[in-house]
Amino acid sequence: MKFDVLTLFPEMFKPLEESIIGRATKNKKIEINLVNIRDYSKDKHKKVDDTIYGGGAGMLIKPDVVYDAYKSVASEKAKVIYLSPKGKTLCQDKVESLAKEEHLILLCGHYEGIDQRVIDKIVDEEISIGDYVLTGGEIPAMVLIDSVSRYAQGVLNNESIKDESFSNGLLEYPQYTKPELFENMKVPEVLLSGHHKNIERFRRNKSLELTYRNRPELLEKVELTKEDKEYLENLKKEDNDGYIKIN
Ligand code: 4FV
Repeated sequence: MKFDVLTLFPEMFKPLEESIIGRATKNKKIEINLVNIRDYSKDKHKKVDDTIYGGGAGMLIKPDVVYDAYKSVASEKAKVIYLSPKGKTLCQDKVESLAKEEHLILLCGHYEGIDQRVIDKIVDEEISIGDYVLTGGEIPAMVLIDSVSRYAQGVLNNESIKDESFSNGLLEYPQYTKPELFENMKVPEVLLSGHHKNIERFRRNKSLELTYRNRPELLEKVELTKEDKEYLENLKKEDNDGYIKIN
C-alpha cells in the first residue's frame, strides 16, 4: 500500500514515524511519501494561495500548484482522495475498502480550501472525518493513513483486527487485564471462569448494551439473534421501569 500525500505542511506528519505505523514504514509494509505542494509553485515568492473570486474571507489554494504536485506522483492505479468536510464521512467499511487499493493520493486542503477546478479534474472521492471544521486536511489524512494501514499485510496480526469495534457492527465490549483487584474493583467473575460460552455471552451483552446506549442507530444494521433481542428488550424494559443499570 502506497500513500502519496499532497500537503503544504509535510512536517505535520511526524506522528506517523512512531509506533505501529512507524514500524510498518520501516519494515516497508506500507510507503508514505510526503509531497510539498509549495515546491510546485513557479512564483518567485513560492505563492500557493490567493483571494477568492466573487469575494469571501480567507485565501484559497491555487489549482495549478496542486495539479503540478499531483502530476509528480500520478499513476494508473492511483485513487485520489480529497479530505474535506464536504465529503462522505469515513467509517470502518470505507476504511476496509480503501485498504484494498494499491496507491492512494491524499490531497490536504488548508485555509478556505482548494480551487474547485483542480478538485473536479483529479479527485476521485471526497472524504470527511467528521462534521466539524479543522484548520487543514493534514490530521484527517493521518487518520485515514492510520486506519487503512492497520489492514495492510503484516502491520497488525489479524486476530486484533477480527474482534474490535465495528468489526461486527457493534461497539467493542469492555476489557480487563492484571491486577485482578484494582482500587477495590474486581474483574467481572465470568472472565476468570474459563467458561468460553459464558464469556462470549457476557461480551456480546456488553457490546449490545454499550451500542444501545451510545450508538443505537448501529443496531439497525446488525444481524441480531433471538438472545440478543431478548437481552435488548430486557434493557429497554429496565430503562422504562426506571432501573438505571450500573455498567
Ligand atoms: C476536514 C474534515 C476539514 C476545511 C477547511 C481544512 C478543513 C480547511 N477534512 N474532514 N472535517 N478540513 O475540516 O476532512 O481547508
